[in-house]
Amino acid sequence: MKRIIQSTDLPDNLKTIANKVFRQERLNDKEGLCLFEEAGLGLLGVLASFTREKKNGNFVYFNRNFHIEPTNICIYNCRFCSYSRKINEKGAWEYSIDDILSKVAEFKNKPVTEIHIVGGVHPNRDLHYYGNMIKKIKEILPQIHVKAFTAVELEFMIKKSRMTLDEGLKKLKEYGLDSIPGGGAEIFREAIRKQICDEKSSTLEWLKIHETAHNIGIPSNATMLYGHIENYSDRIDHLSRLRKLQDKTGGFNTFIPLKYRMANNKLSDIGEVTTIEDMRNFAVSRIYLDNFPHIKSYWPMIGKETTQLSLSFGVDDIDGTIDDTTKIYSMAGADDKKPTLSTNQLVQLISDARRTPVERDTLYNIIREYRE
Ligand code: V47
Ligand code: SF4
Repeated sequence: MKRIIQSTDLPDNLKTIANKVFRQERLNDKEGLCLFEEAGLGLLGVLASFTREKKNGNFVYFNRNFHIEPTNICIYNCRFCSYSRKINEKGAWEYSIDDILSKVAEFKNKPVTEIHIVGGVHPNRDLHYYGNMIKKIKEILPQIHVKAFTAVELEFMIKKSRMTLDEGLKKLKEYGLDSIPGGGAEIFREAIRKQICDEKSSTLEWLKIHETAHNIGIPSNATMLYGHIENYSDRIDHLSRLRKLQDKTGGFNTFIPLKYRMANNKLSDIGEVTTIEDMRNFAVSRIYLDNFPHIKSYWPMIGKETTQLSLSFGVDDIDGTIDDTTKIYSMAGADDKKPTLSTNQLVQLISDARRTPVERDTLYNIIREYRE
């Protein structure tokens, strides 16, 4: 039976949009904006859940992963960043390759499937330095999927090694890079990007790196940093550019909205948006990005309970066990200072929200379904 809304108190514009969603038709930018501006939370929950159930049934995915952050030394000065330091500044760190490899060796007999590597843009490290790091990681854990380096880190290391994007990404693939995480996207609208992260890779460069990667068979994720100085139109502009690129390449797996966290950075004065706003953002992203297979809620950033709530607003993925290895969000004010969840805890968190937990690998191949 078709779910079509006919006589309710909904205004006509929202009724038209709701019926388009139920017919699984693509929304245009104006309709996406209208959802942000006018739709109630209940309606957004219903529409986003309808969309997620068409794509992913009742499944909520997670994986077993750990993070490596090689350094927080960074040449850039993004105003929202709580984490980066200059060389010799108090609080700066850089792990040697040996430090990293001994951390990796701790996972030798554990059933992890993914290593996630992101960090600052170190002025002295080039593509071959990080490429060799990946190669050595795979000597220790040959089966591991390496999801590494934001487009911003990639752009710098490839330029430093005097290669074109195409050459650099192919070389990294040879070293063992399997996919690219979604960071560095922040907000694409140039006027806003200029105010929060003027120096680093531009919008066009970020999109070009992901497009080039997709063209040579490296899949990736995409993010959007929201809840700072951007408005709804800026968010729709961001989603629209991602949707266009996905139409072209089909190389994105997951979209991850990243909530701006306010502690210890230059934008702290503006505060943080509410949980209701987080849910609205998840829902509109799910409904609008009709060509993205998955929407991820990154639990170390928004907390476990908010993550559970997001499972009723379009989210079908909650990242992984993480294993206490990320500092980006704890330094920016996330509640969990040592983020780690066991597989049992992740399964419980998902089951408590009445969804079906599914362990996946990075590319969403199912490893195990947890049915009661
Ligand atoms: O690009 C930095 C964000 C990103 C803050 O692909 C902040 O699976 C909020 O790439 N408040 C890096 N966010 C993290 C990243 C990532 C994370 C989770 C999953 C995946 C994936 C990728 O962290 C940066 C920036 O957008 N960030 N500072 C802050 N104060
Ligand atoms: Fe550097 Fe990334 Fe922080 Fe920007 S967000 S200052 S690129 S570590």
